[in-house]
Amino acid sequence: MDHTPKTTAISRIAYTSTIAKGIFIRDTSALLVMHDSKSCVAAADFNNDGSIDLFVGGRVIPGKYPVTPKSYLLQNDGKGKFKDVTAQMAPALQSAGMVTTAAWCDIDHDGKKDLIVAGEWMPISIYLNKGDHFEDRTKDFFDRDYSGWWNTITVADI
Ligand SMILES: [Ca+2]
Ligand SMILES: [Ca+2]
Repeated sequence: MDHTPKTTAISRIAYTSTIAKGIFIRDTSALLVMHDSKSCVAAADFNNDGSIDLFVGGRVIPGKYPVTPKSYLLQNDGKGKFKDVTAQMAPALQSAGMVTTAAWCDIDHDGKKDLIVAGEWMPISIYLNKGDHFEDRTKDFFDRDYSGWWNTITVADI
């Protein structure tokens, strides 16, 4: 049986809002086509231009478990269209693992949102936002590799 991922309409659907009118309009051109199954979307303005950008976590390639699917860093052009900047800004995220959850947080307090990612059979990973790229700095924040089967991340200041 062929389990090769096929393009589905749901991977390209986004909704934009017209705030003044308080309505949502379906925009099928806002996102690129993303194959494989996704697990999560985490939103933040990672380039500080005033427009919300996205991280989309890849969960599994249908029929190819546990091969690592692609995850995406998508930059908003300010008009609600998202460009895949993963290869330029965070190439390691293209094969981060079987991601189940992600969160944005300014971990190093430099005014730029950093990305925390976790998933199935993978460590909790921290990607610091360096402005024009992200660096995997997990080892700077943990005393060991916290690999496991993570389902969700909640960020808190304790
Ligand atoms: Ca932005
Ligand atoms: Ca930061």
